[in-house]
Amino acid sequence: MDKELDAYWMPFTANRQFKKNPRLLAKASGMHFWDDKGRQILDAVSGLWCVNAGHNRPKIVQAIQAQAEEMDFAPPFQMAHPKAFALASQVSALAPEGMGKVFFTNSGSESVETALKMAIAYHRARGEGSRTRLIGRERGYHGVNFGGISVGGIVANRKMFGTLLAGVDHLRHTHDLARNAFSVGQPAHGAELADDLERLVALHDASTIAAVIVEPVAGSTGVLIPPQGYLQRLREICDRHGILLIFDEVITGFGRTGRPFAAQTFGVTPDLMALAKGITNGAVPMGAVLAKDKIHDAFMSGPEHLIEFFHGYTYSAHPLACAAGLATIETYRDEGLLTRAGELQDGFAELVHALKGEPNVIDVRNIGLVAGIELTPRVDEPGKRAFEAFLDCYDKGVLVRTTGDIIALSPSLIVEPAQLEQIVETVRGALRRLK
Ligand code: PXG
Ligand code: PLP
Repeated sequence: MDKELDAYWMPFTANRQFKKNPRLLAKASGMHFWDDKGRQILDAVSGLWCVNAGHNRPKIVQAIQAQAEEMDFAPPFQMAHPKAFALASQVSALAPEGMGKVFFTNSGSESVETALKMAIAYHRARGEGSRTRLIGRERGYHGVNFGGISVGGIVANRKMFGTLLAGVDHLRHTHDLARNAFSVGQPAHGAELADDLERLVALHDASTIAAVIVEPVAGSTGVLIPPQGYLQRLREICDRHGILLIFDEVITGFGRTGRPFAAQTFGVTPDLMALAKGITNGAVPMGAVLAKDKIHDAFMSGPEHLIEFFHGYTYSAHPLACAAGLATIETYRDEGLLTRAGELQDGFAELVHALKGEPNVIDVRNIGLVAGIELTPRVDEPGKRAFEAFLDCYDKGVLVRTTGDIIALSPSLIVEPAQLEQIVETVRGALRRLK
């Protein structure tokens, strides 16, 4: 192994395999990366579901450069800087009506922890301190910190790490190939799975439950699209029992499904929303929690000189991230990107669904500019077939993402139809070459 590669313990990576044959990226612009040998690679996953406006956008680059020169850092506790307020206003202006408050973090994982803590503290502030239980969902991904893996439902992310948070339960996931395989857009079957929440209310009693957290579209676990009516039903059950609904929109936020947020695409407004990734177009780490005004206002009851919410990060509202965020939202607005997925979705659906019938393809699913292609796993080698498809596509100059035996496509919102075709044809080639 190259000694240079030795010290870096890589995240979510097969380290030994990678270091024998590293894939190093050196440059990016628009829809493309270039590797360390100068080879061009079409990015079909927005980096890691984050560069929604494409790579190295000039306005964003310049905003970061200018901010670094003007003020590198400003302490966020009992102090602030103007761009933090400006960005919070801009983010809440994109959000559903009534979600007027923004708390900044540095990642999706931190946004999830923040939202969970807000939910529990909100109930306590209102005198319902018994509401501490958190409900997640099987196959959910909510980052990698302890709260997030506790409410999350990806076995590999949980099983090594002990007892996790106490007082957590899970809804069943909504993935049902028997009834919904090859659905275009939202699948028809499964709204009744939301009734799992009624079952958990019957088991634990609503007076012990603080919040339910779900991804409107589960990304990391393999692009699971909510059945028609499912999110509406979850909202109704939460309302009936005074339970907060948290949407984890770390992936779906900022245009992925055709509207600024999936909440708007699906017409369901949560109480809290976890954001990250697209908020700065991936250029500087940042996350945020969007809260309904009523949640924030419940904290504002004690003496005015006291801190209302004992929570925050050294780098909350970091000046470089705020500058990047403002320039990102300006870029989205100038180019109409937050609705572009809706315009491209039918053409994209037609392309990806034409993969039905290729070797080992057992499902294709899509919404906005995200698609999942599920393959039959090889006996005794789960995930290997899709990973080999990833390697094959990379070799042919297209970066896709795989999770288990599912290939996920989520190109930047600036993608051109011809590039969508190139992406899907490269996947088709890989599927045909694979064993
Ligand atoms: N929630 C959701 C819904 C996510 O998709 C996070 C939280 C955590 O965000 P941070 O910024 O802490 O990573 C995510 C992140 C994949 C993949 O393989 C997806 C994510 C992260 C890593 C891999 O699809 N999403
Ligand atoms: N650990 C120690 C010893 C610290 O002093 C701090 C912050 O001051 C943290 C962890 C948390 O770091 P951050 O605010 O960047 O999340």
